[in-house]
Amino acid sequence: MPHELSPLPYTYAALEPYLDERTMQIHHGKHHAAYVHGLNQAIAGTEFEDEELAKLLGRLYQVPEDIRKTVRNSGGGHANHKLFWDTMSPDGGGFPNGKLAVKIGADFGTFDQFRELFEKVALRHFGSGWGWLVLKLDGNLGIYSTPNQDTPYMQTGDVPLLGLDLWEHAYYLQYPNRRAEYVRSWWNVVSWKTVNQRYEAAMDRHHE
Ligand code: MN3
Repeated sequence: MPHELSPLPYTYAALEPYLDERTMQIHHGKHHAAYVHGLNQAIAGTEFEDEELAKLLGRLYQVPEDIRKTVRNSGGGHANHKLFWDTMSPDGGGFPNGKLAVKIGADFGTFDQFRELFEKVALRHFGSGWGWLVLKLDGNLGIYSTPNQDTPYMQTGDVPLLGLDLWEHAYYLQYPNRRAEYVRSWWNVVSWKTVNQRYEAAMDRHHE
């Protein structure tokens, strides 16, 4: 099978008390696994089997209609969750570092102002979806949300730096009916080291 469910880079309990073990088990072992399975089934035997996922999601309009919806939902789900797990760490929290810290200051003012805007977008998003910090093609940072499993890879040139799962399956066991509390707790596990590395890698590609 071309796409695989990688194990988490930490244990299911590693992000407690901010994200509980049971939620992480179901989220990774059932939800994410189902996206990988759905994607593999849809593209089996097609020319898309060996294509890099971000590239495939960037040209959905070229995917035949009978599998396009599955590639969009399951492929987007696989890409989003992979990024989500890698964005978090038991050593997370604190503040952005390096060039990203400077850029957040330039584009949003203070880190608190950035966080406030990100939370506003995450809390205003209706229904299932994702909150994003992206690097845009013009070199500016952007904050927005996407519905369902839609992903910044579908927006030409956008590179996702930070993604927050806003589906109820991501938080409802631990934070029933309390998305705001989930969003605010989440900052404690964000690996700014990883987010900064993504930013610097994207800037390097940008300048090539
Ligand atoms: Mn999810």
